Amino acid sequence: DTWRYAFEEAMDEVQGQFAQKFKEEVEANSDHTVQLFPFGTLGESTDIMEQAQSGILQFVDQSPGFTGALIPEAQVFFVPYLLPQDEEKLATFFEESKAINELFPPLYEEQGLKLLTMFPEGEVMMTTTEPVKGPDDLNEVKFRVMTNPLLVESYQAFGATPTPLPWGEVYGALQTGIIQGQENPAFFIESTKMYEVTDHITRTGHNNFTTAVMANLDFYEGLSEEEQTVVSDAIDAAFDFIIDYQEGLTEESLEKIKEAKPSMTITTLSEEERQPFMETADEVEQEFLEIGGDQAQEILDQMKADLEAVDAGS
Ligand code: 6CS
Repeated sequence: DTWRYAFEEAMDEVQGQFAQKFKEEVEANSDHTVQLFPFGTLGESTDIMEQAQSGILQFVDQSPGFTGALIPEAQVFFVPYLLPQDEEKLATFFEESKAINELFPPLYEEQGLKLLTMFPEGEVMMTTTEPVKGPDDLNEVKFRVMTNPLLVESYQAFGATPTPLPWGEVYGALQTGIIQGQENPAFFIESTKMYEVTDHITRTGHNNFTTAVMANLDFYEGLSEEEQTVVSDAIDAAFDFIIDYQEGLTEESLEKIKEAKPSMTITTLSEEERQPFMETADEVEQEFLEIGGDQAQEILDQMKADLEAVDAGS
């Protein structure tokens, strides 16, 4: 059989690298082939999700930034300053988290999806046309966010005017001045050349980009036990691969941006400068409990417990 797998990024970006490793593993260990569909070949993120739910695609990578509109609990990833920046801790968290590995799968199942893994894609940074030192600088700034309500809330709390847009519209919207800011990991700012249409990168440390890989549930349940093992082994191998792949990637990407556009400023806010952003976390967390679905509280509590467990173990 040929299994179709779509993702939200290009082949040489993080989701594409993960997908290529998955394909390589599946093809080495079974008679199946995996056909990869990078961003743009089948539409926007919401399109590939619909295709996976309806069974046109067998696999899909969609980040909670978009899935939050479908599974409200997935918005938990947009409570600011919840996830640690330390990459080793993050990787351990994703591997061991009970919230991710036990509480989320049934919620995805309700949407016809088998959640296979979640993994980090790097520290999220703001890119803007004007410098940002604190929330005041975001006043009146139309700031693009992925399409989920909690991310909108969080940028409202940061003082900006959040503008939810699908990914395909972001470069053009920055170019034409419809928006004046957006957030993404450094590798993505570099590979998509978003630095061309913004002038300042600000490291606020408020989040790390999370993504998730899923299979169509009926398809997955129709696989033999042996095939399911091929899939989960390939996911495990790709997870390890993508964690290693990202070592040093943030700094390398920032270097490349500096080289391509020497006038770009890259500012890491101090703890003190981060304080006003951090102070919004409680408010956003409260909002999450209101709009994050029936299991919002349970998911949030478990995430915090999982993060503490990682801290205690390290
Ligand atoms: O900002 C976005 O919409 C995109 N950012 C990343 C890092 N991956 C996919 C997503 O669509």
